Amino acid sequence: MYATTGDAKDPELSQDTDSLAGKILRMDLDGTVAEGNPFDDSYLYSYGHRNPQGLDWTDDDRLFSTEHGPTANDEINHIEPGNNYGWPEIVGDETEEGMETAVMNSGEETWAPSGAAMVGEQSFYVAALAGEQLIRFDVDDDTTDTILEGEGRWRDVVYDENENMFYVITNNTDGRGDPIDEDDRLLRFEGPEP
Ligand SMILES: [Ca+2]
Repeated sequence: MYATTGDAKDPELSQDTDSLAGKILRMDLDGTVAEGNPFDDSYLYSYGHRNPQGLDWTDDDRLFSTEHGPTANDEINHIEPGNNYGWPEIVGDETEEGMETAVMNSGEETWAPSGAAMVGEQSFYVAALAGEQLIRFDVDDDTTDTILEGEGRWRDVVYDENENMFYVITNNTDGRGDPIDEDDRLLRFEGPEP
């Protein structure tokens, strides 16, 4: 089981490997530290995160994550065990020895990427809150496409491989949206062409 934690508004904690804040954690289903984690007797799988959200794996077993940047500069990261994803030392395209630069970032825009679902080997579908759309990130070609918009804020997406269906939940009643009477809603629609 994997869990994402925010920096709890104390950015230095993200670089502190003794803190659980600003991390991606890995554990057994009973909540004990998983065997094979990169740091001895620690839940830490990766660190240097600000506000990581969604996680999923490609068919060839690469793990990707979504992360909210400080203002804009939201990120898609390729997560590998023990790596440092840079917060608060680097953001956007910045680089630093021993730190991982995001695979893609939103630059001046805001995605506020939340839950995510990987389909196949490179299509990372991400529910965007402030961005108010379902976005497909091609994690190998570094391109983005809008899949669905006009329903407000998206919180999470799940892909049902058997039925080739997406399930998406809105997040319009969280005080930051513009809800309609039916919100919040669970939507279901067809997945990509095979
Ligand atoms: Ca980062």
